[in-house]
Amino acid sequence: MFLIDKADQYGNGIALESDGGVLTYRQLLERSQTLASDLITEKNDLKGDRIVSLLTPSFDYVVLQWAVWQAGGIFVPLPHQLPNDDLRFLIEDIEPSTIIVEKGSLDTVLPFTGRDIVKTMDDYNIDSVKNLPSINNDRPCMLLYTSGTTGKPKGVVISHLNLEAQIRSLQEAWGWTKQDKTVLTLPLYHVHGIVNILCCALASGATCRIHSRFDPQAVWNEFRKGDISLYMAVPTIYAKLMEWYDDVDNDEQLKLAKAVSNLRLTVSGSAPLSTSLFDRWYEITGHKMLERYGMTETGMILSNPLDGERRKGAVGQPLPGVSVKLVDEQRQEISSGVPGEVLVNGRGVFSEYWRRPDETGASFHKGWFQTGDLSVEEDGFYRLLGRLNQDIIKTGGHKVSALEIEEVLREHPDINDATVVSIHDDVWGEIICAAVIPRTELLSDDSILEWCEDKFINHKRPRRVLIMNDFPRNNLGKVIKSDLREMFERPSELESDDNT
Ligand code: MLC
Ligand code: AMP
Repeated sequence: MFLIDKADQYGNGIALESDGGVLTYRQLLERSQTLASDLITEKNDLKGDRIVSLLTPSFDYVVLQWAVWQAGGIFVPLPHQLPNDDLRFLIEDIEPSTIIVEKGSLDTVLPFTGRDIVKTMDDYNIDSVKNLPSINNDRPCMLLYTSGTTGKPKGVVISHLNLEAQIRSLQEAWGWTKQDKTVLTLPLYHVHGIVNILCCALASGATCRIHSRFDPQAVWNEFRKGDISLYMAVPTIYAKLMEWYDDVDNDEQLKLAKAVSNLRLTVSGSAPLSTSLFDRWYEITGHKMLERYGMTETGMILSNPLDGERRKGAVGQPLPGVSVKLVDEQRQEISSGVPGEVLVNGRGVFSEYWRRPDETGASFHKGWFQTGDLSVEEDGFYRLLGRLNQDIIKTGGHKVSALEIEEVLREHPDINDATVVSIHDDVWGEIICAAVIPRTELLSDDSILEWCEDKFINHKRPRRVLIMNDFPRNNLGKVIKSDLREMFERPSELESDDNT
């Protein structure tokens, strides 16, 4: 196992930091090996058992992740704030052998599962290390859930080999060394936080400072301390950092800008970085943000270079070990300057969706993974042009399926039908908007928004609602989502439509 083998050589170097203290590589290894010994109590090897983590980013999270890998299990990180229906669906899909929750959160999971499989980290306290199994690189190590184009989320199966390839590619491309120190402010259930930040730092002998959640002031404070060398985040976070910057006085602004200029690298990805954000960040910090593009199924695909031109509005070139081609609708490779779908191949690319052979089959063409993203290559630089499927929304860097939101809205007793679209937003990238046809006249925007608070995790919640007699439709009766989007984009038209 790449990460674990590497850790041995970093010994007393500091792997993790938080406000609560530090953890050296040696301590991380010891703790995770002890926990692994406990996880395999009656077996010699977890043999692909799924261990779900509902832990927030913390030392415990990393100890558990490494323990599961060393015990031969599959680590499945989920958000800890999932609504009941989502949690029930995922637990049924995953069939975990163990679910680890924060202390005091047992009640969130118990209604959907047996008490015997729900544990906290305090339930493990043995202090001897057993012989741990030897793990073949082909074995799966992680299941990461991602929104699908149809309805429910699906688990992306990542093997140890995939993970190693993804990490090595980024280490080479972005020049990670053990002198680096990064601050992690992203959730640890997506590839961005897990692989690009946490795993790359730990594979390099660098230090990862963990924040349990993003707070703009706390990030600026970290930069002010002067020892952070690189930072990675989604565009929404950079927009929020700049909002914070705009609100402080001139003296403070000078100090903040100086602090960031000391970093060696700032990276943005997971959603489009607008040219205005790129310019503003450069103007304030003197940093040309490095924009890159990736996906849960593939790891990182394209990246602007560490050295050399970082082109605004572009996502650069294929990363080391990643092959990319652009194809037309007939799956024929197309030439420079012509838009096409991005297809990806390489050792970092996943092999299957968890227990979904049909969807796995449909997502590959002759061994190439079909991303569903459109791009054009112009003098060596790839630029993204959008997605083939307009029902996929990216908000705050989270991928959300419009169809999944629609299905949940239709469960509302007073909603007859629902259509979900997104509109552009400078901070969130996209904002989720729901148009609904009511069953009763009593239904109001506010009551729907309130109902949504319990039904959706924060980033899946519709933020605007429009109650309508019917949706705009074409001759065949199909909803014209582009017309609906326009209605949400022009609030003045919205008001008049409200009364139709
Ligand atoms: C929250 N709010 C939103 C919202 N999410 N409003 C509109 N749209 C959304 N999506 C509102 C809340 O209701 C609240 O409102 C206020 O914003 C603050 O909420 P919060 O939950 O405290 O927000 P915050 O913690 O600041 O979260 C924002 C964020 C988070 C950007 C830090 O969403 C995040 O961590 N995103 C990163 C996701 C990620 O890691 N993606 C990588 C996927 S991997 P009020 O009114 O109550 O104040 C991938 C592959 C690749 O894409 O290439 O990397
Ligand atoms: P996810 O499925 O959550 O891993 O999200 C992957 C998707 O995020 C990709 O298919 C893209 O649509 C989008 N994405 C990632 N990075 C970028 C970027 N730099 N610019 C635009 N879109 C991006």
